Amino acid sequence: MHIRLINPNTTASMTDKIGAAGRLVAAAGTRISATNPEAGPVSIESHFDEAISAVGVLEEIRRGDKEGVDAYVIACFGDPGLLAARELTAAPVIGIAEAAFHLATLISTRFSVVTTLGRTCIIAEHLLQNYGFAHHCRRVRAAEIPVLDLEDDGACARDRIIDECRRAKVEDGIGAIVLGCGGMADLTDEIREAVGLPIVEGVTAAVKLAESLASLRLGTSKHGDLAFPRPKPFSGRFDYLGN
Ligand code: 5HY
Repeated sequence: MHIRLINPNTTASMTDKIGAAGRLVAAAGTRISATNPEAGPVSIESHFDEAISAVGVLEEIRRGDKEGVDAYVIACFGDPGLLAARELTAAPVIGIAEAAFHLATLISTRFSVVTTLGRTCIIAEHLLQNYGFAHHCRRVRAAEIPVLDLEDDGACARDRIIDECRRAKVEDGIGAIVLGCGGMADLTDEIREAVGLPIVEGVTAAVKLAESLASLRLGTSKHGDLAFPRPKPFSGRFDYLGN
Protein backbone atom coordinates (compact mmCIF):
# COMPACT_ATOMS: atom_id res chain seq x y z
CA MET A 1 0.00 0.00 0.00
CA HIS A 2 1.45 3.37 -1.01
CA ILE A 3 0.33 6.45 0.96
CA ARG A 4 1.38 9.89 -0.26
CA LEU A 5 1.66 12.68 2.32
CA ILE A 6 1.27 16.08 0.66
CA ASN A 7 2.66 19.05 2.57
CA PRO A 8 0.78 21.95 0.91
CA ASN A 9 3.50 24.52 1.74
CA THR A 10 6.82 24.48 -0.12
CA THR A 11 9.22 24.06 2.84
CA ALA A 12 11.10 20.84 2.11
CA SER A 13 12.42 20.39 5.67
CA MET A 14 8.82 20.36 6.94
CA THR A 15 7.87 17.86 4.22
CA ASP A 16 10.73 15.59 5.38
CA LYS A 17 9.58 15.88 8.99
CA ILE A 18 5.99 15.03 8.02
CA GLY A 19 7.21 11.99 6.04
CA ALA A 20 9.34 10.78 8.98
CA ALA A 21 6.41 11.07 11.41
CA GLY A 22 4.19 9.10 9.03
CA ARG A 23 6.75 6.31 8.64
CA LEU A 24 7.03 5.94 12.43
CA VAL A 25 3.37 4.87 12.68
CA ALA A 26 2.83 3.18 9.30
CA ALA A 27 2.05 -0.55 9.35
CA ALA A 28 4.54 -3.05 7.94
CA GLY A 29 4.03 -3.12 4.18
CA THR A 30 2.83 0.47 3.97
CA ARG A 31 5.05 2.66 1.83
CA ILE A 32 5.02 6.35 2.83
CA SER A 33 6.16 9.05 0.40
CA ALA A 34 6.05 12.78 1.16
CA THR A 35 5.95 15.61 -1.37
CA ASN A 36 5.21 19.34 -1.56
CA PRO A 37 4.20 21.49 -4.52
CA GLU A 38 6.97 23.19 -6.51
CA ALA A 39 5.09 26.49 -6.41
CA GLY A 40 3.27 28.16 -3.53
CA PRO A 41 3.70 29.70 -0.05
CA VAL A 42 6.62 28.56 2.18
CA SER A 43 4.07 28.40 5.02
CA ILE A 44 0.27 28.67 5.24
CA GLU A 45 -0.89 31.27 7.77
CA SER A 46 -3.86 32.96 6.10
CA HIS A 47 -6.89 32.42 3.84
CA PHE A 48 -4.82 33.73 0.91
CA ASP A 49 -1.93 31.30 1.55
CA GLU A 50 -4.47 28.50 1.81
CA ALA A 51 -6.24 29.37 -1.45
CA ILE A 52 -2.99 29.39 -3.41
CA SER A 53 -1.68 26.21 -1.75
CA ALA A 54 -4.83 24.32 -2.78
CA VAL A 55 -3.78 24.43 -6.46
CA GLY A 56 -0.45 22.85 -5.53
CA VAL A 57 -2.28 20.10 -3.61
CA LEU A 58 -4.38 19.29 -6.69
CA GLU A 59 -1.29 19.13 -8.90
CA GLU A 60 0.24 16.63 -6.43
CA ILE A 61 -2.93 14.49 -6.52
CA ARG A 62 -2.81 14.36 -10.34
CA ARG A 63 0.88 13.43 -10.16
CA GLY A 64 0.23 10.75 -7.51
CA ASP A 65 -2.56 9.13 -9.51
CA LYS A 66 -0.15 8.73 -12.45
CA GLU A 67 2.23 6.94 -10.03
CA GLY A 68 -0.53 4.61 -8.71
CA VAL A 69 -0.71 6.03 -5.17
CA ASP A 70 -3.34 4.20 -3.02
CA ALA A 71 -4.26 6.97 -0.57
CA TYR A 72 -3.43 10.61 0.16
CA VAL A 73 -2.98 12.77 3.24
CA ILE A 74 -3.23 16.58 3.02
CA ALA A 75 -0.76 17.55 5.76
CA CYS A 76 -1.81 21.12 6.55
CA PHE A 77 -4.27 21.85 9.37
CA GLY A 78 -6.54 23.86 7.12
CA ASP A 79 -7.16 20.74 4.95
CA PRO A 80 -6.69 22.99 1.86
CA GLY A 81 -8.38 21.71 -1.31
CA LEU A 82 -9.73 18.59 0.41
CA LEU A 83 -13.05 18.22 -1.44
CA ALA A 84 -11.54 19.24 -4.81
CA ALA A 85 -8.79 16.66 -4.25
CA ARG A 86 -11.43 13.99 -3.56
CA GLU A 87 -13.10 14.89 -6.88
CA LEU A 88 -9.82 14.35 -8.75
CA THR A 89 -9.08 10.82 -7.49
CA ALA A 90 -10.84 7.55 -6.63
CA ALA A 91 -8.31 6.99 -3.85
CA PRO A 92 -9.15 8.06 -0.27
CA VAL A 93 -7.95 11.58 0.66
CA ILE A 94 -7.62 12.47 4.36
CA GLY A 95 -7.09 15.96 5.78
CA ILE A 96 -5.04 16.08 8.99
CA ALA A 97 -7.54 18.35 10.77
CA GLU A 98 -10.50 16.09 9.93
CA ALA A 99 -8.51 12.99 10.96
CA ALA A 100 -7.44 14.51 14.28
CA PHE A 101 -10.98 15.64 15.11
CA HIS A 102 -12.34 12.13 14.45
CA LEU A 103 -9.76 10.45 16.70
CA ALA A 104 -10.04 13.06 19.46
CA THR A 105 -13.78 12.40 19.75
CA LEU A 106 -13.11 8.68 20.09
CA ILE A 107 -10.96 9.20 23.22
CA SER A 108 -12.53 12.28 24.85
CA THR A 109 -15.90 14.03 25.09
CA ARG A 110 -14.26 17.45 24.87
CA PHE A 111 -10.94 18.53 23.33
CA SER A 112 -9.13 21.77 22.54
CA VAL A 113 -6.96 22.63 19.56
CA VAL A 114 -3.56 24.34 19.87
CA THR A 115 -2.42 25.90 16.60
CA THR A 116 0.23 28.40 15.49
CA LEU A 117 -0.96 32.00 14.86
CA GLY A 118 -4.15 33.50 16.32
CA ARG A 119 -5.29 34.63 12.88
CA THR A 120 -5.56 30.99 11.71
CA CYS A 121 -7.85 29.92 14.55
CA ILE A 122 -10.91 30.85 12.46
CA ILE A 123 -9.82 28.37 9.80
CA ALA A 124 -9.91 25.53 12.35
CA GLU A 125 -13.23 26.83 13.74
CA HIS A 126 -14.78 26.79 10.25
CA LEU A 127 -13.58 23.19 9.75
CA LEU A 128 -15.02 22.13 13.11
CA GLN A 129 -18.40 23.51 12.03
CA ASN A 130 -18.22 22.03 8.52
CA TYR A 131 -17.22 18.59 9.78
CA GLY A 132 -19.79 18.63 12.62
CA PHE A 133 -17.31 18.59 15.51
CA ALA A 134 -17.84 22.12 16.87
CA HIS A 135 -19.76 20.87 19.93
CA HIS A 136 -16.85 18.56 20.85
CA CYS A 137 -14.26 21.33 20.78
CA ARG A 138 -13.99 23.65 23.79
CA ARG A 139 -11.48 26.11 22.34
CA VAL A 140 -9.13 26.72 19.42
CA ARG A 141 -6.03 28.26 20.97
CA ALA A 142 -2.89 29.76 19.41
CA ALA A 143 0.70 29.52 20.65
CA GLU A 144 1.31 32.72 18.61
CA ILE A 145 4.24 31.27 16.69
CA PRO A 146 4.87 31.69 12.94
CA VAL A 147 4.69 28.25 11.24
CA LEU A 148 8.34 28.31 10.18
CA ASP A 149 9.51 28.79 13.78
CA LEU A 150 8.78 25.06 14.00
CA GLU A 151 11.70 24.56 11.62
CA ASP A 152 14.03 26.65 13.79
CA ASP A 153 15.21 24.90 16.97
CA GLY A 154 16.29 28.22 18.44
CA ALA A 155 12.82 29.76 18.24
CA CYS A 156 11.44 28.05 21.41
CA ALA A 157 8.26 27.28 19.50
CA ARG A 158 8.03 23.96 21.38
CA ASP A 159 7.97 25.71 24.78
CA ARG A 160 5.23 28.11 23.67
CA ILE A 161 3.12 25.19 22.44
CA ILE A 162 3.62 23.31 25.72
CA ASP A 163 2.67 26.42 27.73
CA GLU A 164 -0.52 26.86 25.71
CA CYS A 165 -1.38 23.15 26.10
CA ARG A 166 -0.88 23.43 29.87
CA ARG A 167 -3.24 26.44 29.96
CA ALA A 168 -5.83 24.44 27.97
CA LYS A 169 -5.56 21.51 30.42
CA VAL A 170 -6.24 23.81 33.39
CA GLU A 171 -8.86 26.12 31.88
CA ASP A 172 -10.85 24.21 29.21
CA GLY A 173 -12.26 21.15 31.02
CA ILE A 174 -11.02 18.84 28.28
CA GLY A 175 -9.80 15.25 27.98
CA ALA A 176 -7.47 15.67 25.00
CA ILE A 177 -5.58 18.21 22.86
CA VAL A 178 -5.33 18.32 19.06
CA LEU A 179 -2.10 19.76 17.61
CA GLY A 180 -3.03 22.31 14.95
CA CYS A 181 -0.17 22.22 12.45
CA GLY A 182 1.52 19.61 10.26
CA GLY A 183 4.83 21.08 11.38
CA MET A 184 4.15 19.82 14.92
CA ALA A 185 4.25 16.17 13.74
CA ASP A 186 7.51 15.44 15.59
CA LEU A 187 6.43 16.96 18.93
CA THR A 188 3.63 14.58 20.03
CA ASP A 189 5.52 12.44 22.57
CA GLU A 190 7.37 15.39 24.12
CA ILE A 191 4.17 17.41 24.54
CA ARG A 192 2.28 14.40 25.96
CA GLU A 193 5.09 13.92 28.55
CA ALA A 194 5.13 17.61 29.48
CA VAL A 195 1.35 18.15 29.63
CA GLY A 196 0.04 14.75 30.82
CA LEU A 197 -2.97 14.59 28.48
CA PRO A 198 -3.67 12.52 25.33
CA ILE A 199 -2.24 14.50 22.40
CA VAL A 200 -3.80 13.87 18.96
CA GLU A 201 -1.51 14.72 16.07
CA GLY A 202 -3.04 15.00 12.57
CA VAL A 203 -0.37 13.52 10.29
CA THR A 204 -0.14 10.26 12.24
CA ALA A 205 -3.92 10.14 12.74
CA ALA A 206 -4.45 10.59 8.99
CA VAL A 207 -1.92 7.89 8.07
CA LYS A 208 -3.77 5.32 10.22
CA LEU A 209 -7.16 6.34 8.81
CA ALA A 210 -5.81 6.23 5.24
CA GLU A 211 -4.43 2.75 5.87
CA SER A 212 -7.79 1.63 7.28
CA LEU A 213 -9.75 2.92 4.28
CA ALA A 214 -7.31 1.55 1.70
CA SER A 215 -7.19 -1.86 3.43
CA LEU A 216 -11.02 -1.94 3.39
CA ARG A 217 -10.91 -0.96 -0.31
CA LEU A 218 -12.93 2.12 0.55
CA GLY A 219 -12.00 4.82 -1.95
CA THR A 220 -13.57 8.22 -2.59
CA SER A 221 -17.10 7.74 -3.94
CA LYS A 222 -17.42 8.69 -7.57
CA HIS A 223 -21.20 8.84 -7.23
CA GLY A 224 -22.55 12.35 -6.58
CA ASP A 225 -20.62 15.54 -5.78
CA LEU A 226 -17.20 13.83 -5.56
CA ALA A 227 -17.47 12.36 -9.06
CA PHE A 228 -14.56 13.25 -11.38
CA PRO A 229 -14.87 16.85 -12.68
CA ARG A 230 -16.59 17.16 -16.05
CA PRO A 231 -13.95 17.38 -18.81
CA LYS A 232 -13.46 20.91 -20.10
CA PRO A 233 -10.70 23.15 -21.41
CA PHE A 234 -8.96 25.50 -18.96
CA SER A 235 -7.59 28.76 -20.36
CA GLY A 236 -4.36 30.70 -19.85
CA ARG A 237 -1.73 29.35 -17.49
CA PHE A 238 -4.17 26.72 -16.20
CA ASP A 239 -4.63 25.13 -19.65
CA TYR A 240 -2.60 22.11 -18.48
CA LEU A 241 -5.41 21.35 -15.96
CA GLY A 242 -8.03 21.06 -18.72
CA ASN A 243 -9.03 17.88 -20.61
C1 5HY B 1 -0.01 23.80 8.59
N1 5HY B 1 0.17 26.00 8.01
O1 5HY B 1 -0.36 22.75 9.11
C2 5HY B 1 -0.71 25.11 8.77
C3 5HY B 1 -0.82 25.46 10.21
C4 5HY B 1 -1.57 26.69 10.46
O2 5HY B 1 1.99 25.74 6.67
N2 5HY B 1 1.04 23.97 7.76
C5 5HY B 1 1.14 25.28 7.42
O3 5HY B 1 -1.09 27.50 11.22
O4 5HY B 1 -2.64 26.87 9.93
